[in-house]
Order: sequence, then structure tokens, then C-alpha cells
Amino acid sequence: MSATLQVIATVAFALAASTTHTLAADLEEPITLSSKNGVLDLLMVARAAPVKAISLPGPAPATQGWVYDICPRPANGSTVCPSGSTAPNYYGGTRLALMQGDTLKFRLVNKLPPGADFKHAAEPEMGFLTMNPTNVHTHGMLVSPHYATKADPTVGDNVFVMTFNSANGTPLVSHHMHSVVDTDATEYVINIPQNHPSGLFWFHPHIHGISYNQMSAGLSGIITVGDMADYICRGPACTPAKQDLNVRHLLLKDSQVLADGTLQDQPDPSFCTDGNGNQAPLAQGLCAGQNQSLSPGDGAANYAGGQWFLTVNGNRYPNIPVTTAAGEIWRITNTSGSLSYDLRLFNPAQNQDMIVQVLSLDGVSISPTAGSSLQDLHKVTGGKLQLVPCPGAKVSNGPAPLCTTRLRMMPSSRAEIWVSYRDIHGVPVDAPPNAQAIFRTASVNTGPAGDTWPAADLASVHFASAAGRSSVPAALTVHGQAPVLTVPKGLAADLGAANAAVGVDTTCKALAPGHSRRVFFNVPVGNPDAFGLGYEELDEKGVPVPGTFLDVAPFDPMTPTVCVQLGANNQPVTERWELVNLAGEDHNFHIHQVKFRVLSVAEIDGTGVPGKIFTQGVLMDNVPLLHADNVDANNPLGCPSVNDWRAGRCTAYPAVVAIPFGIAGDFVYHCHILEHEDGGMMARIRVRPSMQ
Ligand SMILES: [Cu+2]
Repeated sequence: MSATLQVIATVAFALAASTTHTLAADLEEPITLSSKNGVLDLLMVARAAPVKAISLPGPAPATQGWVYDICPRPANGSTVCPSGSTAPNYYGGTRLALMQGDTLKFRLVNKLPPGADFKHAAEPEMGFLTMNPTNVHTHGMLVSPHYATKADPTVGDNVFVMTFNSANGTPLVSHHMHSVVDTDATEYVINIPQNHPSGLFWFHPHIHGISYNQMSAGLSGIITVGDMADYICRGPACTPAKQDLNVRHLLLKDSQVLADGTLQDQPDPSFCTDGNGNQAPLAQGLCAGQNQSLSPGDGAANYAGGQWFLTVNGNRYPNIPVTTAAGEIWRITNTSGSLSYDLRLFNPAQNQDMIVQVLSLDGVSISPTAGSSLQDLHKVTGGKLQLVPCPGAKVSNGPAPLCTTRLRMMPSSRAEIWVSYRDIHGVPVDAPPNAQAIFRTASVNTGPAGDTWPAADLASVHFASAAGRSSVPAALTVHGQAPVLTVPKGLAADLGAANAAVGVDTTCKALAPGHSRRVFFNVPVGNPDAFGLGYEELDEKGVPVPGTFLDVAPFDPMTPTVCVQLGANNQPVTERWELVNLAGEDHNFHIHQVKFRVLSVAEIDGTGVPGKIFTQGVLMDNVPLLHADNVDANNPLGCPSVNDWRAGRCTAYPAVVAIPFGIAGDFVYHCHILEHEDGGMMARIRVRPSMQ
């Protein structure tokens, strides 16, 4: 065995469930179910359950949230997890631990109650939503979205499948269902490709019209693929730290509860804002519901006495004890339906936000090209990170480690960070006695037509004073996975059979050389309560191709907006997309089945046109799109229409991304602020095998 192999083979990151005695108030790790012999075979029951973390104080019964009750599939075919097989904190979320090449199988059973207050169920043909159908999307995973066939009755990561609970009634099939309809249960089989990136992913329901409702009630969990040793701390300088690194998984999840203790199953972004626009004062693990009415009877909601809980793993303002000398790796997922976080680790004694090292974004480790500037990296992450040099880290000829004091995480975003006590200059040092920090989110405003998301303290962090810190490096080494994934030929080979089974489509044409696609994000003209996407193809000069323009319109589930043909022999084909947000609020672009690279973000250049083109390997599956500005600074609507934008009456700040398509099937791209997705800011895309 070579020295290198020995190092990798002996890497054993300590789990958070360590020898330390766990106090009740300490952060719990999510329930973890790991694959064995290449398979993870589960029963996954979506149902209502009492949730302590989102219950008001007092004698009232615990608030009913919606949870995934997940257990190894019972051999007797039962559709109920045996009692005792899972821990009680279902709301905190389950972690499915998978390895490359594994098969994830699960039987999804819908035992959800009917929806009481679903906004979109009142729309034409959408009444079936009240029956609360559900499904599962594996966010960020590079896997097949296959349908069931006669030969194989299982489905993949397919959002066009809905599982109904027959106890809630039998649906009449309508145009808007656009889906395969299953009763009570659906069998999923998801094959993880051999060269899938190692990292952090997650799962959640994806029913158009009620995604926001189901996720805000608690339905989500996380998926980890591979071993952190695949990308963290592979260099010899890091070796002493490896044995001592504690790893935590942090699911940020929020739910709104009314004064009578019931879940608000149609969440309101302004729950904690009063009638004068004032936010509730900063609190621990929640913000207090406010009375939006300026005067009695004006129709605005009164949330006084209610609370909007912002939890970590279903724990409300837990303690996070950092007891190991090497600090901890935190793997953070924003599982919120719509809330954006601006995360910081505030040190009261230093009166400043502490520096953390950024290891990974959206499930792919990041390691910049040697010599690239922090400003460049700020751009290629779509502005998610405000990067600073890592204090004390010596950079020889390799890429510099990346540090930050804040993580801006829109819904669905993941980040992995190294948390270690640092002195006032940000250099990792042994913690003084009683060293503390507060893990918190600052308030985030998403533009003049957008929302103001609450600030809250999420957890208290206590650093134990530890000897031996001198052996800990000033930064962990990160092995970036993105460069090998930018041309994911290996992934395509793994998916060969699934791709071929999709079948060719002669109407699906490859883009002409040099052509690209443009997607508009806005409120549809004449439909101010909806959200939508528009589209056009651009020629090699960036001029719209006549006949391709589709104005901004709400989601049409039946008609794909885009059809992509894979390259010869089903090799991946990379397209360039320009994402143009015309709205007066920020959006968050997400596309299923692929990861994309941000090539340019005009906003940061301040020029209004795409700036420098980047070729570095940061791969993401969601990117913030900043709101447009009207030339009339008092007009909050950004660009009311595409024509306004073309006529120069407003400025948009497009992001340009390169998307390497390698997986055939039908899937979607959308805004991951689920209030917007449910309102129509989504489109169907079709990828078909090559005809060559
Ligand atoms: Cu949006």
C-alpha cells in the first residue's frame, strides 16, 4: 500500500455523536441511515406529527408539523415504520448517507392530512392540491429522472409523479396534474453514478403549487454522498487534524405557528413585520408574529401571539459545544421554503463576526485556480460569498484557501465550512476560557418588490479550551472536485442505459454552434399575482433568433420550453444560458439533473452587460439573480416587461452560466424561492439522447 493510500484508508472523521455527554440543549445530529453493500432500501412515510421545536409555550398540545418518518424497509411489507426504529425528532430531518455507485431505493407513502389553507388550491383546476399529494426530489443530485415502465415500475428523481393519500379522496385527472398519479405509495430507485461528487445534497417534495406549504411544514432531509476525506484534508499538513475533526450536519428549517398553536400552512413572508413595516426584535430561534393591521378591520393578518420558528435540526436555539482541538466541519443546508439566510458567527467578546473557512458550495468542494483573486471568486459564486484571505494560512504554490465572515444562502443553498476558534485577527488559536459565539442570521432584503427575511439567533456556540491546538493547521486543504466535473463524461457513461431508454425525439434539435439561450424572470404582464419565466434563443452575435421569443408566463406543465439533444454517443453537451431577472426582487435560479458554472455576473462589474468570462471550476445548482432597477428609482417593479428592458427603461444584471447537460429525461428549472415556484416561476425542459 502506498503512503497516499494509507492516509486515505485511515481517515476517520469523528462523528458528532462522540464520547462527550450530550446535554438536552445540545444540538442533535440528524437521524442517519447509511447504505450497506451498495444499497439503501427504505420506507419513507410523509405524515403529520407533533413537533416540540415548533410548539408555543404553555399547556396547549404540541403543534402538528409534517415529517418524513424514515426507516429501513420492513421485511413484512408494512407501510408503517416500526416504533422504536427511528428517533423521535423526525422534524429535524433524516440524513441518507450514500456512496458513489450506490442504489437508493425507497417506498414513499403519503399519509399527509388534507391541506387546510393552500393558496393555489383555490385556482382553476388546482383544487386537487387540497388532497395534499406529494413526491420526492433529490436536490443537486446528478441522477436519472426516469419514469416507471412495464419492465421497471420504479421512478427516479422525477417531479412529474404525484403520490396521493387515498384517505383524502380520489383526484379527477386534470391538465394541471401533468403527472403520473399514484395512490398511497410510489417506489423510487435512484442510482448514484460512480464519479458523482462527494458532498452535501438534500431531498424535499416538489409538487407545483404546494412545494412552499409542504416544506414549511417540515418535509425535508439531507443526503450525503461519499466521504469527506475525498475532498478535505488530503495533504500531509492536514493529517494531524483529521482524527480530531468533528463533523456536524445543520439543517436550517423554519415554520410559522399561529397564536392558537396551529401551523400556518400557507406561510406569510411578512409574518414578523407589523403594519408600519417594523420587524420583530431579534430573538433566539424564532421571531414573534406581528399584527400587520394598521387599524382594526383593514384586512391585513394579525399574527400577534404566533411565532415563526427558525430551527437547527429541529432544535430551537441549541448549544453547539466545540470540544475538539481541530474544531468542526459544519455542513449547512438551507431547507427553507423561501427564507434567505445571511449567516454569521458573532463573537461577543471580540465584537465581530468570526472568520470561517469555506470548503464546499452546493455539494461540490471548491478550490480555486492558483492565482485567482478573491474578487473573481466572489463573482463565480454569484455573490454568495464575501471572501477574505484566511489569516495565518501560508500559501505556497497551491491554490489559496477561501475564508469568509458571512454566508448568504438563498433557499436550497448548501455550504460546508470549517469552524475553529480564532483570535481577533482571525488566526486559529486555542480558545480562552468560556469562549462563546452566536450562530445567527442577519435580516435579508431581496429588493424593492421583494421580502425582508427575519434576523434571528440560531444557536449558541461554546468553544472548549483545548491543548494541542498547535498541531492544527491554519486552514484545511481542499481538493476541488469541480474541474473533473466540468466535462462529466464519466457521469454520462454511468447513465448510458438510463439515457438510451428515454428514446430519441426528432423534434429536439441541438443548438446551432455559437447559439445560446436566454431566460427571463419576472411577474407576467397583466397577471400581477403570478410569477413566470420567459425565453428566447440567441445567435452567435447575441441577437435574438426570430420566432423563438416566449414572453414571461406562468409554468405550463405540459409543454417543454427547451429541448436539448445530447452530443454524439450521448456525450454531455454544454450550453450557455443567460439568466435575466427583470423583476424588482431577487430570485434564485435552480435546475434539476445538472450543475452549472457561473461564467459572469454583470452586477458585480456594475456595467449592466456580461463582464469577464471565467473558466474556473465552481459548480453550483442554485445562483442568486439580483433584481433589476428601473430608471425611475422610485419604481419598485424593476422592468415591468421585456419590452421595457429592450427599450432601456431599466437595468437588469444578468448572470451567464455554462450548463453541461448529460442526463436525459424531462425535468424543470425554476426559482427556488418556493413561493415563486408555486406561483409559476418554473419551466419544463426536455433532454433527449443523441440521434447520431
Ligand atoms: Cu424567485
